[in-house]
Amino acid sequence: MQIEKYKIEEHNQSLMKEHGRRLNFVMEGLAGAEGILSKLVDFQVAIPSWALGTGGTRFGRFSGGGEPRSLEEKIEDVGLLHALNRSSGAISLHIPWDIPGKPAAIKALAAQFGLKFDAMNSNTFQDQPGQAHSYKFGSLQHVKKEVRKQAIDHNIEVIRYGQELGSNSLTVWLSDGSCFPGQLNFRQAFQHTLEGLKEIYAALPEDWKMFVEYKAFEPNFYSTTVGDWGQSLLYASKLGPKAYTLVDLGHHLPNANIEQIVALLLMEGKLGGFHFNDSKYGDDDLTVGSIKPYQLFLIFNELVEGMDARGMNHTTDLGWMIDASHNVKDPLEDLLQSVEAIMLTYAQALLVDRKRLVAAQQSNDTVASQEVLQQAFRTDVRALVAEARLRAGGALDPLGLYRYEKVRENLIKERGAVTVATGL
Ligand code: PSV
Ligand code: MN
Repeated sequence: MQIEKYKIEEHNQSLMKEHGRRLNFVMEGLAGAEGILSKLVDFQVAIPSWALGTGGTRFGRFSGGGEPRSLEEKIEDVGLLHALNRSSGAISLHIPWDIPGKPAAIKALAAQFGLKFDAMNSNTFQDQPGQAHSYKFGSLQHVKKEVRKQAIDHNIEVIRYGQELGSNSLTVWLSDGSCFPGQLNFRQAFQHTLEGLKEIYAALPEDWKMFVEYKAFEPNFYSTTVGDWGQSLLYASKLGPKAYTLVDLGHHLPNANIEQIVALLLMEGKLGGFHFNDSKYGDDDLTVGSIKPYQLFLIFNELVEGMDARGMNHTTDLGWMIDASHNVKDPLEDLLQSVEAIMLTYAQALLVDRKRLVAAQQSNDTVASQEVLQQAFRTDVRALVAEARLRAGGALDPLGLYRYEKVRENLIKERGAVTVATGL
């Protein structure tokens, strides 16, 4: 299903008066408003192909109906999101969940919706039917060479698919680790993993990046072989300039200071990619900004400050992606909410009065530093983000229009009520 341009225009027309009033309010006295708006127009967040269907837990999965049945339908769904918010201009694929049978046709279809292919994701955390060796005891860390080789070959195959689609990065997330003390020799597991990553790195095309994603626990519950940002940075540093750390917000131990991690990785030029989600307990994969919006703001504050310090382009120099999965919401509605939360928080981070913050820091004025940050965080920037969307050709109220057009009902009519998308 697609939403025609004229429907978006009609929708915008009906909200224009109210939007104008709210926009004037936020623009009044706002220094550099045009600069902020153009940054918001440019900013794009990739949608993970596995978030388009209803996720499950190990206890069950409750499909909402109308889920995409193929890669083509996943691309259509992301195209729909992008038409509504103009900030979801890329899709991130997971192999083998999304093997592009005819890459040229898939690429052309994505281009029709104005979509690019973001980072490619490999999968050595599940066994596939007919696979020669099992990943039950890990993949790149495995004690057996043939298992490690199979995992290396898979990652290289993922790079090849990505090349055909015009992607330029590979995200490696390994579930490798151990469940019980004594199960693994930590140094050997690290060395094996490093050797494997080196072989994959050697297969990267010239202009590609490799993102090494870390995660504290799950599915292994005693040790994880890429368990935190220190380990990821160690691999990335040993691998070379094309290797970076990827931060997934849900992959830390409780109360970790993620904003500090981000600041230091940026300082070292080793932050490569980002997976947005939110969580209360572990890797909950909840809607971005739904639980800890102030933490998200503090992270964005460091991202903007750290990228500016290195003269980086906010839109293109890091891989921005959502990584979430939902059990109870319509996945498309959820993704609209997540992208909106990211845009709002990015806008707030752009509002931070850097000069005042530096002055407060340099004079140890803790109260003033907090005031500067909270002044930005407490600013209602919804009209600003809506204006950026309007200028880019999107809808003033994407979620409202999605519901008004009965998108999910139409998708169920088109695809059926019991479709199940590939993914988790
Ligand atoms: C693992 O929890 C992860 O965050 C990795 O990015 C995977 O690719 C993704 O979720 C889906 O399993
Ligand atoms: Mn992730």
